[in-house]
Amino acid sequence: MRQSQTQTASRKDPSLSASPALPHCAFLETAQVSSWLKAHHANPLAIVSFGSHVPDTFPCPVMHLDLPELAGPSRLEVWSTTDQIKTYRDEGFSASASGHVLFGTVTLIEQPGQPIETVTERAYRRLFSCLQDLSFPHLWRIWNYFPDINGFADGLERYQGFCLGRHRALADMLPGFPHSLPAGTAVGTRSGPLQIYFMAGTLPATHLGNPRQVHAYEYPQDYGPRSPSFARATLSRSEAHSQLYIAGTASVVGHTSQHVGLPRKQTLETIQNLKVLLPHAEDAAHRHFSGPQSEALYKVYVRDAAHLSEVREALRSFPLSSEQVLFLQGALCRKELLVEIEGLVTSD
Ligand code: 3EB
Repeated sequence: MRQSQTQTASRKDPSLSASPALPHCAFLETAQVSSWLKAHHANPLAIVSFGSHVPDTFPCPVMHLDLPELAGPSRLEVWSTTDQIKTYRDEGFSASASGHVLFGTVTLIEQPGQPIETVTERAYRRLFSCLQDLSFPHLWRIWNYFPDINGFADGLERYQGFCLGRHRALADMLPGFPHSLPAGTAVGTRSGPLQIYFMAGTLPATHLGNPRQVHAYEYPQDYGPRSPSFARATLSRSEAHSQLYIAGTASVVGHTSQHVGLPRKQTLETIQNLKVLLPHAEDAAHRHFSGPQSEALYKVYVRDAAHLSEVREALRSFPLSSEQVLFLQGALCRKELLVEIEGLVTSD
């Protein structure tokens, strides 16, 4: 990632004055990680594994998610920076930070009889006290994972309970809520605790809606007592590039799930949502996300492994190379949703 500073640009736009190097993400096989980091003079900020082994030798937070990979060689999601990093560790919390960006993980085990909303609220309050302690006040991106996401407890779907706890903490603690909410993902794992990882910055990012979709934080109460607290996408900028963090995107138009029971059509509808979001973000960023020099990585969550070939076929209308995409088996927030796609796009 290049890092340059020109006085003129700083004067024009104060949010660019510190010219942060944006973090880099790559999908790598375990055996490649060390040599990749060395070759790029990069330090790892966070590593996310979907079942493959990660050696203990990496200093950064490592999150293991029980989301089986459905195609291709097993790979890790490796976030890195060419800046120096500091790492932090505490019970249930780990983080690494460069000068401008912080990656953190919060992991909380659900105790028997404890509602998911209580665990979630506690996790988010924890996350916030860390942001405050470490002086990275601006949330850029959050990923949430927990098991049995469509299960019922105390009269609520567990995802709805999760939304309730998250809303309680964020509405209380996030300045500018809900407009300062970052892009999010919430996916059901096969097993494990509540696992959250997040990116935060010293500088604010810009949070975007999708013109085809209602803001998730404005969903009507039909979907649960508190709306899901996330933005459709978040844009962060350095002088050289912009980065677009695309939230988990599904076959939802307005606020309504489309094509119940039809994985191919749901994938096409999701692609349509992405195809509308990208130019909208280009307008906001004044940068190109689909130029020859731009880079994109996508994670495709598929509820039922048997739908993989239909999903892949539909994805031909949004061509991606196998290096750019991870197919993961995970359960999604609404029972009828069969596929969800999140992305990271770096402008040219
Ligand atoms: C949707 O559009 C699909 O609760 O954090 C996607 C991404 C979804 C993030 C979240 C939920 C979340 O409502 C579900």
